[in-house]
Amino acid sequence: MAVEDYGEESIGNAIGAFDDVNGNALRMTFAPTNFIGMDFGNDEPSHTNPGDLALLQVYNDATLVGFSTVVLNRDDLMNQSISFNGASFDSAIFSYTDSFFNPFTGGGVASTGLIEIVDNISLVPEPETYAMLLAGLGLIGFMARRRKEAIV
Ligand SMILES: [Ca+2]
Ligand SMILES: [Ca+2]
Ligand SMILES: [Ca+2]
Ligand SMILES: [Ca+2]
Repeated sequence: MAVEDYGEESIGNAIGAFDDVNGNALRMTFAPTNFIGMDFGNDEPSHTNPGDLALLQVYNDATLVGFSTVVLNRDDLMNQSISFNGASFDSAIFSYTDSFFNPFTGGGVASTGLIEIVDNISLVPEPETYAMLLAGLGLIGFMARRRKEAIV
């Protein structure tokens, strides 16, 4: 994996999931979340077939709870995005696959895959996480106030 500027295949610096001989993908973990979105590039026409997909799978405690797909436009430019909105999840896997979700896109090259390049990842934590954060902040504020009162 590397963070670099991939020119037209990224928007400035982006994450690349390199070494695709084993059908590598990009795995992300985070606090419980309801929305994830990202842009993707490196959709090489020479390493894909028409109908090949960007696949975003979301997991909660390692259980698959949802996924979304976007058909690659195969122009090697970062000009498409993918997102998932709904169930609570705490990790996600982004990969390029063939139309049957196999991790080897191939194209003119036998048994090869495609390096995932993603950029502008956005996450929206689930409301319960916000509520807990706010409750935590409120408690700290209350304790600080109490301490002041005790000093005076
Ligand atoms: Ca960027
Ligand atoms: Ca791959
Ligand atoms: Ca490329
Ligand atoms: Ca593209």
